[in-house]
Amino acid sequence: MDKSKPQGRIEPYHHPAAGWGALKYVAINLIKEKVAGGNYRTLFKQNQPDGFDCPGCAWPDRKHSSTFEFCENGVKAVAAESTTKRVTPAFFEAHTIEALMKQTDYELEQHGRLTDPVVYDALTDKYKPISWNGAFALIAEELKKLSSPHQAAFYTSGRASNEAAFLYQLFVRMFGTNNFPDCSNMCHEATSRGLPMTVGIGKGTVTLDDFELADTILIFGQNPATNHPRMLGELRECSRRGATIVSINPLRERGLERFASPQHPIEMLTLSSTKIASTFIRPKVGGDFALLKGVAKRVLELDDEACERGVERVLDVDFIDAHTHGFDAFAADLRAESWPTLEAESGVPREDIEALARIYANGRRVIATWGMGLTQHKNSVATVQMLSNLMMMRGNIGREGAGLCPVRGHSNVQGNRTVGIEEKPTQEFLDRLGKVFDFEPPREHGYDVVETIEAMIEGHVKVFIGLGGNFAIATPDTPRTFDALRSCDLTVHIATKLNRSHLVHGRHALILPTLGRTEIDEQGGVAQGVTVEDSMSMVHISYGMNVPASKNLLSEVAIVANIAHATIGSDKVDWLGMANDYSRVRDAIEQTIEGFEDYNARIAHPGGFHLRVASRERDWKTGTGKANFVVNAIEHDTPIARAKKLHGERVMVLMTTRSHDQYNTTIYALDDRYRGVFGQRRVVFINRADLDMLGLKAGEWVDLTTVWDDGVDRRADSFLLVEYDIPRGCIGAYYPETNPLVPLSSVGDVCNTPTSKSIPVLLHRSAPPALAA
Ligand SMILES: Nc1nc2c(c(=O)[nH]1)N[C@H]1C(S)=C(S)[C@@H](COP(=O)(O)OP(=O)(O)OC[C@H]3O[C@@H](n4cnc5c(=O)[nH]c(N)nc54)[C@H](O)[C@@H]3O)O[C@H]1N2
Ligand SMILES: Nc1nc2c(c(=O)[nH]1)N[C@H]1C(S)=C(S)[C@@H](COP(=O)(O)OP(=O)(O)OC[C@H]3O[C@@H](n4cnc5c(=O)[nH]c(N)nc54)[C@H](O)[C@@H]3O)O[C@H]1N2
Ligand SMILES: [Mo]
Repeated sequence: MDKSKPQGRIEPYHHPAAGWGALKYVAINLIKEKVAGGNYRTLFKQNQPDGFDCPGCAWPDRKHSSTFEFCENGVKAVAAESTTKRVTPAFFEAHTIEALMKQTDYELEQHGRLTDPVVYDALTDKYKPISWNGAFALIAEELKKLSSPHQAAFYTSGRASNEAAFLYQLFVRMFGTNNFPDCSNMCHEATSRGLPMTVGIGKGTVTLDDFELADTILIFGQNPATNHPRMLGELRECSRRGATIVSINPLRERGLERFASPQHPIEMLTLSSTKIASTFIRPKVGGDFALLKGVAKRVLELDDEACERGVERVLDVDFIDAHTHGFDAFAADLRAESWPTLEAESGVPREDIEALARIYANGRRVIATWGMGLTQHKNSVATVQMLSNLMMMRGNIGREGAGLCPVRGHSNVQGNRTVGIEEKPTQEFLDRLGKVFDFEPPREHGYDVVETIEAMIEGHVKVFIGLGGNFAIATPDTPRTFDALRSCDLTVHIATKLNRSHLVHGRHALILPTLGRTEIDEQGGVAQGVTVEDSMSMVHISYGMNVPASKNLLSEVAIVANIAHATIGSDKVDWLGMANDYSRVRDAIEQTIEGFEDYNARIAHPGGFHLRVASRERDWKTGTGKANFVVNAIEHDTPIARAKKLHGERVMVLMTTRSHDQYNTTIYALDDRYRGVFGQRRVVFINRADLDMLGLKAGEWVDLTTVWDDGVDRRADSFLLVEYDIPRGCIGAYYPETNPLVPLSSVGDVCNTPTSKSIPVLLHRSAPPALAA
């Protein structure tokens, strides 16, 4: 699909992250998106106490911050939403779906904002206008036709507000199912499922204030310069204070080396920069579990040595005694693990593992952050739990300046889960919801993302509704997922911009255009705010300030309320009344969910409020009432090991990541400048020694195929080989172009997350695209 012509360049980047390079790109973006003059001011209201929450990432904002928190990629996200380009009914009249399918995802994005609700017309193979009421009636009719409510699946992408997400889950549960696939299933699910077993809750335990006190910060599998640029500002301060910052990542990501802060004119004018990470530990892809186990083993050894020498213990014995369960079994397992195994499985030499253990043990206040590099593997839940174990060994949880810091993706993905977007709800949550709204909620667990696609393939799911996102492209196994979606009776997308998912549709299909977070949302003559929860559990209100992209847009809250009203009626819930006044939705959230007492009053404070995280206060909501050390073994019989048995060392482990110029499936532009890639996306990063071993050269082109055991041919063609400093046996390429390579059945244990960062693949030399037929 996204075959960019081989006109790009590969050129190493020698400047610090952010800096003048970022400013230049901001200017280019504003011009390219044709952002209307009046909307520039929006950019300066981003993440301000009286502005809107950036629709970019979930990194929190400094409370009461009065300086403009500059962020290149936040600007891109806002500019993409504030574009003056429009996708109107005339646009749809001019293009068949067949024709639009030939455009790249980048081209689809460039058409601009959706203006009117449209319905698919099979006779012409085009979308044509439909009234809002007509759209709601069609949805209600198709949902009511189903023989069971479980034949419908309701997707959420993490941009939806708490208000929209809460109404959505209430409607869906009243309709009768827990089928809530969401982007989180592909993202931090290993965190959300792994941490409750160790510390009782699947959220981080730190706030920004802790970053001011930490002396050691360990960053696992994360590329903040691109994906959480405002985090760099925080790291810069930490670094200048003398904190030790370590990046644990197969790649030496540029943004973690040096950073020039656009907030600090001196750095910009003198072309100086702040060094961020002092140490780079480079596991092979998927090697973190063994690495962490090695670090934990070494910490135990250091403690033994301290005991022998009669000096201060390395373990926090008081914490372990008072607050934890299962330490002895955990320690015994560590002692039994062999160093050669740990080295081989992590890809990290023993001296580096020991160095990391020393840094960790020297830290008095340690924060561990992590991203997709830890969560998209087969053993991700075990890895997150091992990280939690390690932090517990020295009492680094629930202490000032220390703690667990999963860094989420979408700006409200954490809030969505908090307010009930959860296919495996607890019985207590359902009891409460049923009591407040006087109904009997469905008790059985629903489908997650992978299960939804499987259920479509088996004919069990016939209606798909997406509250945002790009389900067809963000998910694995693209051709099979396309078939699955096309087998549906109805597909509905509530969206701001055109994307591939709208083109891969069911027998009936609707696109329902909605307001973005930057836009004024007026209901009942009053501008409404919506609330979101960031990665550090701060809940705050966000007011849009741009004039909506079209007069015919409805808010997400209004769309959800109308679908509910048309489908199940308003006997029990005054859907339309709630949509007319969002504070009533917040009252309903307050009645249902713990921690939202005085919701409407508390969001009136600048910066909002912190939603209580029990583990932060060393209140352990686990079965044992303590924080649990969890023992997991290193697995040897993995799909990658099996692939290597078949094909030997030619099997490469593929990790799929984001480039600098994309927001998930939304491609803003074709550069990844910190990694030195310009004007193209179909590249494979590969080690020099592996090129030699495979008899290939940088600059040649390859096709990729997956080694999997189900007989399905999975391939992605035409990638340029780029020699890169990446561990042997590992390659990197961009998502979503590589999703056809991810088998639907390749998922993380327990969390069922597609293993987007460990796919066994083979490389096959191919002709340059221009010469290929
Ligand atoms: N501008 C922008 N911002 C975004 C997004 C975006 O697409 N664009 N997406 C948002 C979303 S939804 C999310 S989830 C986050 C994602 O933010 P990140 O978590 O940073 O996601 P990725 O770019 O997928 O890659 C993460 C890093 O993991 C490393 N890695 C790969 N495999 C391994 C491994 O086995 N071990 C270790 N230790 N590291 C590994 C890669 O080298 C890369 O540096 O960003 C959010 N913010
Ligand atoms: N191979 C591979 N696959 C991956 C990943 C990976 O690293 N590698 N990462 C995974 C991760 S972490 C995630 S989170 C998922 C992301 O999966 P999704 O969340 O489904 O994908 P996005 O690309 O973020 O969705 C973009 C679309 O959302 C719509 N949109 C934007 N803003 C709004 C809004 O305010 N309201 C509404 N209603 N719609 C809006 C627009 O139409 C836009 O086209 O992808 C996952 N897939
Ligand atoms: Mo994500």
